[in-house]
Amino acid sequence: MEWIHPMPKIELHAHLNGSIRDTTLLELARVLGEKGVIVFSDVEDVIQKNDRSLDEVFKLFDLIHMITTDHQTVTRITREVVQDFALENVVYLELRTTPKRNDSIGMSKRSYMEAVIKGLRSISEVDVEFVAAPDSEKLHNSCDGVGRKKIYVRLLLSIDRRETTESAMETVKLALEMRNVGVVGIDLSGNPLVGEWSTFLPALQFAKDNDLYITLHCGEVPNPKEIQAMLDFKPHRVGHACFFKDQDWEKLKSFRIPVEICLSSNIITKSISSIDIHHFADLYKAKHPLIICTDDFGVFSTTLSNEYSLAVRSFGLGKRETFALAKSGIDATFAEDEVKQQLGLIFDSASPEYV
Ligand code: 6MZ
Repeated sequence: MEWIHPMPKIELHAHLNGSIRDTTLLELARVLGEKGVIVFSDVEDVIQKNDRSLDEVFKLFDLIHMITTDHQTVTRITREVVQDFALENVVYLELRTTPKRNDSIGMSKRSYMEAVIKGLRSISEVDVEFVAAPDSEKLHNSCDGVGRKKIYVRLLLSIDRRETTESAMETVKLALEMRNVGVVGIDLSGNPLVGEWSTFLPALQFAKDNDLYITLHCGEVPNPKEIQAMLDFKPHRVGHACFFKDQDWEKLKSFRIPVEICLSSNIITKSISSIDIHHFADLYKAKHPLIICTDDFGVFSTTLSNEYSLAVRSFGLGKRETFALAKSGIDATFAEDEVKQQLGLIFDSASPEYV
């Protein structure tokens, strides 16, 4: 399956703080350990553990946020995450992150996002296109003449389910203000056992009314009422969909809402008990739009290539079908039409390798 790594890929469900290199996390944790802020040996075990329940995942995120939430580190992890995706031959990345406020270090949601943008601007190893470039700068392939990689990056601002309506609204307003620097939409995420749909609805409706794209973590735990309410909202995409019942599938399919599929994440957190009963198979058979994604490649020790190989091995996809599946992700992106066209050209130029 050596053909999977060079294949152009689209990543639509990746959380910034879940996609940090272990080496970087350990390095940052060691520094905090030396300062006496944390006990390094305890943290080291938690970071290196591979088997995590959903509950443990959210405890780990609290720890990661303690280690990473300062402007300089946010800039660094953004740079590294984008570089890692580019090395995986991801040609279009929608990166999501929760804007955070921390008064004690002078961080506002806006300054957090500015640190993210600084990270995008600081990448020199690959060409990063995250705002609409003037015509003269547009490249028409994933590489320029001297073989540099190019990656399109768009941003989604996440609302954490612990937030209030007011705080969620602040995030949406920030997203609207930051549209000129590649912000295209809003994600609702965080511990699915926390918070009520009605808390976030006003902010999400406001986002939708102002033409931001919306993706929702939906059905990551059994919550039939919330799943129906989320689907009735008609988000532009949903993530996970692990605990859908027949009526949910019917609605999802009739609305043609694309699903972000995160295989390793679902299996490791035991949201799905075994890969052979994963809903990927049914959705794929039904030709429902779906996109293979990593979720948190750091936390789940995976890569996008690894997720594709898992799908190939588990569901018997061939080379040509896998390439077609990767390419079909273009339609589910929140990118401008012009970027979609460019992505089409990138896939077309790679297609002779995948027939
Ligand atoms: C729900 C998740 C998640 O935003 O700080 N997050 N929310 N389900 C998941 N599946 C395992 N994985 C990550 O990235 C980390 C945050 O993303 C959300 C959580 O809110 C987590 O705190 P950022 O960059």
